[in-house]
Amino acid sequence: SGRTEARLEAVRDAFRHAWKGYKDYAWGHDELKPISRTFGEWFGLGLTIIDSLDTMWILGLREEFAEARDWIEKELSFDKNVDVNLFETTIRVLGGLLSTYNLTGDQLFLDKAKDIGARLMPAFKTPSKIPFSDVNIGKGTAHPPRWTSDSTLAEVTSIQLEFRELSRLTQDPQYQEVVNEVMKLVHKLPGKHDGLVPMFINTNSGQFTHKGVFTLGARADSYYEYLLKQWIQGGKMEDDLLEDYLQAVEGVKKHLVRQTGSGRLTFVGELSHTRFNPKMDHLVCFLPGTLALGAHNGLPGDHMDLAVQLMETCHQMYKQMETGLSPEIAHFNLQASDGLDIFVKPADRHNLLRPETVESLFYMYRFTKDTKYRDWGWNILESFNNHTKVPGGGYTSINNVRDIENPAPRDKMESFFLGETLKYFYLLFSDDMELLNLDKYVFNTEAHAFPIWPSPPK
Ligand code: DMJ
Repeated sequence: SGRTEARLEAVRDAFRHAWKGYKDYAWGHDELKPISRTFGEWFGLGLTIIDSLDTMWILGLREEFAEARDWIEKELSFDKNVDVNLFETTIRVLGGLLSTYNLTGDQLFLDKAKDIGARLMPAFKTPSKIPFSDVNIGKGTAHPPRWTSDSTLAEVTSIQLEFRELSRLTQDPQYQEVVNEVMKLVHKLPGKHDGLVPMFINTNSGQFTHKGVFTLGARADSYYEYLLKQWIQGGKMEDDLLEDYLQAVEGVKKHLVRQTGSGRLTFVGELSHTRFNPKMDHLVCFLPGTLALGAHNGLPGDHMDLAVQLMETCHQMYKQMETGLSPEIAHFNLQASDGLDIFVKPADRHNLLRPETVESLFYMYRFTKDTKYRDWGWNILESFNNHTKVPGGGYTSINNVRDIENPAPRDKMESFFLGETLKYFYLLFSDDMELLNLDKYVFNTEAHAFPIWPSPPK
């Protein structure tokens, strides 16, 4: 219909605007700083280009894609004396290259994926086989952060889809072996709470640390996502993954799900040494989508019921803010007395252009065809355009979602805005259900799509 095409074109316009800023002021660098019209460097790997490749392919932006491919072919080198974060590089760089290879069949992307995959392998040489957080991809050395020998739980358990796919494509089992070992270790580890996991794991002992704190937000989030998605990727045959996922969802329902006193909004709080904290990161908004994906794959119907309720809450986290954009963290009111469901602490008022709610809206639309999810997404895109679009090119994260007059730009456009947020908008608005059909593809946590493996003959 005309409206669908207009919405898809609005997403392409947003992408072109973001890309223009990046091209003009940050080309070849990791991220655009759109206000100061310069760039930010993290690993020095042209992160925005690599993260955006498959988005451009899907949006049909062939000219932009060709420029990016050209840069990858001529300029991108991983032979650099630089420390990179294993998780971020895996989900954005390895994930982006593998996904683009799968979509285009262009060998360049697989060659680059093999190169970076091999360079990340030293991270796994630890006493426990739980990988270090950082790797020097030029020197082939790895280490934990300066202040600890712990790794973040989500980081070591959200690299599996990528390494497993690299093994499948290269027929070289070493990648799959190291990441499967991590899952095996975590599967048997004591210290879980009805399937919920602590946020840290020690690279020497292989044991959980900082026990007793449980969240579906930062540092644990994608552990849960990747349990389900690995199970789907592998053709639903790895029972330990399914068992851990089902147990975790029960743990979430039992310990973390509550409703606000006034509007009965369902949210996922945190547990800190048995004390319940009614606080939810925007990051948790990946969960409605993941729960819906599980239900679509035959898991219990009450997972879908919870998905519907949480989706409403994530929508309200945008709708109730003056700018129409969610804060990074929301607090929920368990009391009915003052009629307020959501409040935001001053330090939590920022918005980093994150994708999780749009991601979940995409899954919810695909599985229910309820057009309200598209309308909610459209409102979010309009709010991004109204409050984060920078004249001249680029979008910026902002400091205050509660102030329309001065949302206080932060001067940073994260690569995931192009890699994930804009891609999920497009997929949400598109009528083409064969475009990354969810029975054929599984998305990594950076919105890069991998094929579900063909089942072996019976
Ligand atoms: C992305 O890098 C990924 O989605 C990750 O899982 C969480 N953080 C950002 C987006 O919010």
